Amino acid sequence: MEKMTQQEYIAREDKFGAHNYHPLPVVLERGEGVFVWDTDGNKYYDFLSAYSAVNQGHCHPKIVDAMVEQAKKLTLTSRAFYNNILGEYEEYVTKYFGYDKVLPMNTGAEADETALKLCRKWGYAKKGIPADQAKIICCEENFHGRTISIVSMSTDPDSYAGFGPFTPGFVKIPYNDLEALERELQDPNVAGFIVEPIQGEAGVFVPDAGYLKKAHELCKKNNVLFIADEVQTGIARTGKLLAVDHEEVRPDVLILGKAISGGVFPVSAVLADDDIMLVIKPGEHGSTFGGNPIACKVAIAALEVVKEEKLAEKAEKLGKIFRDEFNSIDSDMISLVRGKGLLNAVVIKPKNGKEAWDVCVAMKEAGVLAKPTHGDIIRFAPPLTITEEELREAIAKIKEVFKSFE
Ligand code: IF1
Repeated sequence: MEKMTQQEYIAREDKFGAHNYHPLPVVLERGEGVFVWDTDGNKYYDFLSAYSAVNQGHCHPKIVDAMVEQAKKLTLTSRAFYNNILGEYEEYVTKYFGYDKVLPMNTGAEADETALKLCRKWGYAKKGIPADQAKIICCEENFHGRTISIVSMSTDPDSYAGFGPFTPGFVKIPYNDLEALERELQDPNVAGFIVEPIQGEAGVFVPDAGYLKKAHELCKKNNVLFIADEVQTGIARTGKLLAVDHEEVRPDVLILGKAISGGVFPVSAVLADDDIMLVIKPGEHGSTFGGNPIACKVAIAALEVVKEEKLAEKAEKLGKIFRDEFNSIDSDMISLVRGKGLLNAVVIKPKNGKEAWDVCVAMKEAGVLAKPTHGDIIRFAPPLTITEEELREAIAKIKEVFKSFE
């Protein structure tokens, strides 16, 4: 059979697939570590890591082997019955992050939804909030997923416009604004505050030092649950196991996804202690695939890799090199570089009609894949397994690209 061109692959997706994305024009067929190859055999550095799901590198052998081994034995029992794997994972992951209990789900959005339901239920059962009056504080410019209740928290029209009516009970405050938080916390019907330790989609907004710690203290003082969405910032991405670890904050409810599975399988999780988690009784929440044996074995392997390969320490060290090197690029298209660990973003100033998208297309031609968010911001998030030599080689390619726009 005649080999398909990349255009033919793209045309086929366009014809048969929903148009809910606008991907960069590259068709990938293989991934290994920090590299991906397109269908024509061109090799690229992956600087998106599937939005920080592939922190352990593409197709990590230990994680893939764990998936394959379990897939040959038992893939899914549902929670109608017990199995020999779920408890092993529950013990492993709760001890790994230091919580009493875990509620296993599949996608980040499902974990965020679970956290919202848990928070409301805790508000009624433990805080004595009147029925159906619970409020949850969230931040403007947030991204927590794409379900209707989650986009009810969104301030980004791309996320919510046209999907109303929206779920009530969310109070939006500016990110990184402790006064606004303290003001809204005075409402006795507030059950929780949900926050990304660094706002990923908004363009890698790193809040002021001390923001998370002070926000956590304010929540504690007002008997409100501090809920950290670490779906994107977690699993060593920002130079610590969790982004909240930079401020030694222990969330009441911790939301994980993406790289908890190394991008090999959909796995997400909500962690909390008994006094919160046990407000959900049997039959009150669940999911067909939540906590399935494959997901459990994959997540254990993926989390072992994080420790064995010291990915947090690497992200911390290489992130500093990345930002130093980027700050040394002399280009008036680069107006700002910000981030923590290996979660970084560059704000692009258009020049001669060229903007972030054009830079990403040029980087693709140079062998580095990244994608703009919100038009003018390019997120750079390579797998945390990248070596210093590979990082410097990729940065050299990126520097050439910016030079080509001079
Ligand atoms: C897309 C980016 C978007 C997340 C945080 C929950 C979820 C996400 C902090 C939901 C998911 C993904 C979704 C994907 C692109 C990417 C993303 F921020 F990472 F860049 F959209 F904002 N909390 N983020 O970042 O997890 O249900 O997707 O497993 O929807 O385009 P999910």
